Amino acid sequence: MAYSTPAYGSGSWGGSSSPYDSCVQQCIASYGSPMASYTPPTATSTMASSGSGSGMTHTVIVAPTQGVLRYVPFAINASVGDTVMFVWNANEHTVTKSSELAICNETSASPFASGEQNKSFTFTQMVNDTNSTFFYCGTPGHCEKGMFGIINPPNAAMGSNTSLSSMMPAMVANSSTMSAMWSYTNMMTSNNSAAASWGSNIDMSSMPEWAMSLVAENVMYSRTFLAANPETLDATGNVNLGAAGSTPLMVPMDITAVMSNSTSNSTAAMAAGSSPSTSAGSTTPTTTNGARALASPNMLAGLITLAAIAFAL
Ligand SMILES: [Cu+2]
Repeated sequence: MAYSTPAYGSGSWGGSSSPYDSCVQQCIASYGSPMASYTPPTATSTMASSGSGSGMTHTVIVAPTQGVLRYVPFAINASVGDTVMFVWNANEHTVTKSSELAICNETSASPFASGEQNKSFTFTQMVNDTNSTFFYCGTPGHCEKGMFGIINPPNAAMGSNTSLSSMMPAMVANSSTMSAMWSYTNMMTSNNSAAASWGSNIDMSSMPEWAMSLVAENVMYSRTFLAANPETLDATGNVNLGAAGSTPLMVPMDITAVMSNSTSNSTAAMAAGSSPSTSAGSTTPTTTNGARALASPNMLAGLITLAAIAFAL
């Protein structure tokens, strides 16, 4: 299992002292266990050949590990004729089509719904148009915690004040939790500009206000995921999880865990969250995210992945 150095970006994986690696070590120290990993199914890199033209397949992970209520990547850009393949990596989630105005409700317009499914299930959808298509998890409570995603997200015009990147500063300024997550994300992506700016152009002008911070959290989580797996992101921001081949992908802790660690620790550390990595490095979380303990098989794989990385470096 060769875990090669990154092909994209300028030193996105970096040397052994990269922020990402030090964060990995910090996570191990903080959580007492390495990050989980996700092994792409072998079918990921195979093109569908059944009369669908030359469409490509986009993989979206449904819950990258038990307890992380995310779709990864949060948003994909797909063309007509492409296929979106949802792959479950944890139990009891759905992929259900909704709409931008009612993100957590099943739509009646050309609906699709996987039903409740468990780890290793796959659900594919052909892309029939390039309209923004929202989908969510129908397991009670999950969507409200941010478990939704977008195929062909709305794009903000140049200079728009409703793009994610232009709204982010105000969100960070108005929320200490958002500020802590933002600092953490910036630290994790500091050596990977494509990951650091991924999703910047998503236009939030038509989204309900309650969803905006959740969109930001989802984008931040996808950024940390992509920075952890730089081979899955090209310089133009396109994600191809299949690019990793059979190499297990690293699954970072959920973005909200940053916040709960800070909260359980000291508010002083949170207040300092907007300063660079030193503040994040000085936090010494004492609690373990209980959900992660459920993912022991994955953690074993994560350990192997970390070992492989250590050798590659
Ligand atoms: Cu779910």
